[in-house]
Amino acid sequence: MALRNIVLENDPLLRKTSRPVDEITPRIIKLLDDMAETMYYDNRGIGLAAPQVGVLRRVFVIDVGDDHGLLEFINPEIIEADGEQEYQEGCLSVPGKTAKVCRPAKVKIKAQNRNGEEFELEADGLLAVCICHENDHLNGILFTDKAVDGKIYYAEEEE
Ligand code: GNR
Ligand code: NI
Repeated sequence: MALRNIVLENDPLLRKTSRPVDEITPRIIKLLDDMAETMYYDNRGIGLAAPQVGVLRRVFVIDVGDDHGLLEFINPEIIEADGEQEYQEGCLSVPGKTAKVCRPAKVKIKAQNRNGEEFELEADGLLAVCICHENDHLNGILFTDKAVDGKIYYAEEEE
């Protein structure tokens, strides 16, 4: 396992659309392992999408600290979305900024795990927020694009 560098806001990579994973190779497995390590290392992030480490593939990892533990998503698709919730979001690629974003209250997501098996997961609360935030990364969208009233909050300068 290894830490990967996190790509920051101004990098055009974050604005690209990621491509599906067609074969789960050892390279993809290492990517998943490295992403989890990087997510846990970096200020207890609760999610990380592959484009954030410079890899334009449809992969993300999430651990919101609930009973699910570490969740890995390959070629995810949000297949149902219901209701609305507002949450103050942040992003490891956008340090020092937060914004309120309106997301679905509940989502159903379909994806593959690292063994290539398809699974479905229903989520609400923070897990639903995080799934939508990570899924946006795969489409070149940042949470700041969706800030309620376009309002960005500046946190304390980091480091
Ligand atoms: O660590 C993260 N925290 C977070 C808080 C509120 C809403 C979304 C997130 S995701 C973010 C990690 C990240 O940037 N994932 O892409
Ligand atoms: Ni993010």
